[in-house]
Amino acid sequence: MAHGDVTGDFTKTPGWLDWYFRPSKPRFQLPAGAVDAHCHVFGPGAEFPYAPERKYTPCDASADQLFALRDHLGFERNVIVQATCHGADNSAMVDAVRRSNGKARGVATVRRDVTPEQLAELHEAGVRGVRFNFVKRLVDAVPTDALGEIVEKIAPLGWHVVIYFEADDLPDLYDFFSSIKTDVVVDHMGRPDVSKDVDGPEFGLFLQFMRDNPNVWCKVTCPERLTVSGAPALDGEQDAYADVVPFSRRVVEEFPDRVLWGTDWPHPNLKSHMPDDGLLVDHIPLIAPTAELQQKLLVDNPTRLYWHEGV
Ligand code: 0GY
Repeated sequence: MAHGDVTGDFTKTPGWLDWYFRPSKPRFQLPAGAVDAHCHVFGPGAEFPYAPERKYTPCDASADQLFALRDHLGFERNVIVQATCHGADNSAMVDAVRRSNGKARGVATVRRDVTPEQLAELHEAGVRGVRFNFVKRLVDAVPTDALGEIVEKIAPLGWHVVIYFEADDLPDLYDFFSSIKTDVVVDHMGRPDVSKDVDGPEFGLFLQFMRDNPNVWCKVTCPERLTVSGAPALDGEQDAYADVVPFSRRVVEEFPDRVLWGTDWPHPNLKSHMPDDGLLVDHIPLIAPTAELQQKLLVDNPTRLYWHEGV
């Protein structure tokens, strides 16, 4: 595969698992106005080539396929997060957001030299945040002073910063994260090691980070990514991803007004199994057990963050 080849040898990363082709219909009925607040589009590569600097080449996963999943699962809206395989070329994500008829918002990746004009165009398309990724297998490190410059540029637009990191890296990044003056949204609970104690020091630091910083929100997402004990049985029995539940539930119950949920479709880089997205939705009542918590998690919180100025 030639780096930068836009003519299209987009050979998938060896061992790549494609998304679940016929997800089940969830038994859990989502509340009206529910938002899938973390999902991606990939390409299609022939139309929106993957970035030369990418660390993986995914299967194509188009906007139309995402919208079909949205309708099938019972969501009304999506937040489409720029994936690292597209680098800072936001075209595929922006195209999807534009074609959603106001039913999607976007989170972009931008470089420190992004101009106010480029940001204004992204805003007009429906972008409301930028993502800073610290996961070493996904990106080369970007110095925090460059990220600080980006924060200065996006703050006047009322945008927020989405951060993706692993629990081991939180101690080093704590002060930088705490210095961000916009809202901050943490992907996948900061990737805790769920084989450790939910009351132990590692997750304790994450909870402290949320307590110390009332501008920090958390996506209680990706049990399929975080689980150590494994996938649910195909009938979606109640102990699905049981090892992740105490972590997600702890965050939902302590910070009910600062949590979001999403499918993470099309689930990049999963190695052991590909989840049925219908069963993932059925997992929600385990982490948000009351109708009030579900309404906040799925409707009120994402609507406040992404659609506060209307559709
Ligand atoms: C996720 C998780 C992953 C990938 C990305 O942008 C990305 O490439 O976010 C991952 O591999 O853990 O949120 O989709």
